[in-house]
Amino acid sequence: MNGNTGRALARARSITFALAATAALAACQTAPVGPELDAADTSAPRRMVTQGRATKVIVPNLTKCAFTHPKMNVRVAAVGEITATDGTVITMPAVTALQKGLGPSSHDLYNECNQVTPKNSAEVSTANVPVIDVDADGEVITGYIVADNYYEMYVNGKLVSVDNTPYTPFNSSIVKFRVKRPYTMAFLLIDWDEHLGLGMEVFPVPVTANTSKFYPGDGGLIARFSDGTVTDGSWKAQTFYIAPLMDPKEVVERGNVHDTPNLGGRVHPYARRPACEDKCYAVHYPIPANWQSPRFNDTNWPRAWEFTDQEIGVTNLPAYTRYPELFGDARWIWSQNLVLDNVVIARKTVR
Ligand SMILES: [Ca+2]
Ligand SMILES: [Ca+2]
Repeated sequence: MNGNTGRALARARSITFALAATAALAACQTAPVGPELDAADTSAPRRMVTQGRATKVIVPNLTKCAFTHPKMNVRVAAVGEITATDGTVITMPAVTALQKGLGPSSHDLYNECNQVTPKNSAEVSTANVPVIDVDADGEVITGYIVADNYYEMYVNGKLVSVDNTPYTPFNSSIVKFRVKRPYTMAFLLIDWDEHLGLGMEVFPVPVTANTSKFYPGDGGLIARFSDGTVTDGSWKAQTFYIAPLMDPKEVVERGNVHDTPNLGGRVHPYARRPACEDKCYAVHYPIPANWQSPRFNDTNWPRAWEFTDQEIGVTNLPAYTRYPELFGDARWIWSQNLVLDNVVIARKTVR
C-alpha cells in the first residue's frame, strides 16, 4: 500500500518472537504426523541482480476492473521480463496463476470493481462461496483474506483462490475449502507496481507537482480462518524480489534470511526512498519449484514479521476496516521489509 501521511512516527515494532516461539513449541508437542518433508535447502542463496526497469512487456494489464465510480483507484498491473546480470530472464513481478488464467478466481468480500461492498460484517454472506475440495472427507473451513496487492492461495498444493484484482482498487476475499489436518497453506504475495523491476509505483494517482512518480509501495497479508487459524508470527515468510536499491550490496544474506538492515527502516515512513529512479537495482532469488507443497521444507525460512494496521497503512481501507469481526486477532504479516520486499511467499502448516 502507499505511504500514508497519517502514520504515527513513534511505533513499536510489532513482531512477537516470544509468543510465536511459545505457540510453535505448543504445536510441536501436540502435532499429529504430517507428510514426510523434503530435505531442507541448505545451499547458499543464489541471488540474481537487475538494474533498471523491465525491458519487455509480456502482459500489458491483468486488471480487468472498470471504473464504476469517480473516486475509484484503478491501476495498471502489467507483467514484464528483465534480464539479470547472470543472463537469467526473470518475469516481473512474478509468474502468477492469474497471468496463466488459472482459478478458482477469488470470491469477493469487498470489491469496488464488482460493486460488492457490504457495509459491515452483518451484511456479509458466505452462502454462495464455492467449497474447494482438498480432502473429500475433510472439514469445511471458511477464510477471509486481504492481500496488498495480490495473492494466490494453495492448500496442500491445490490452488484454492486467485485474487481477481491484482493491484488496485484494494479488495478482500472469502475462501472455503474442505481439508483434513494437518494441512499446509501457501500464499504467493505481490506488492505490485507501475515501474516493474524498480519496485516503485506512481503515488498518489494522479501525479501532481507535489507527488512522486517513483514511490516505493508496501505490501501485507492478513487472513483469518474458521478453524481458528490466523496470520501471525508463527507463519514462515520468504522474500524473492527486493527493490528499489541504490546498490545490490544493500541486501545482506544471513543463511536464508534476505535482509536489508541498513536502509532506514522496515516500514513507511522510515524505509529509505532512494534517488536512483530508473537506475535503481533489484536483488532476486529463484522461487523453489515446489513451494506450494506440504512436503516443501521451509525449516530454514525466516518467520513472518507482524505489522500493525498503521504500519500497513490500512486505517482507511474499507475492504478491511468494515469487517473487524471477520479478521479478529489475525495480524498483518510480511517478510523482513514491508516496503522493499515485493514478492513474498508465506506458509503455515496447521496441526
Ligand atoms: Ca488484490
Ligand atoms: Ca514495495
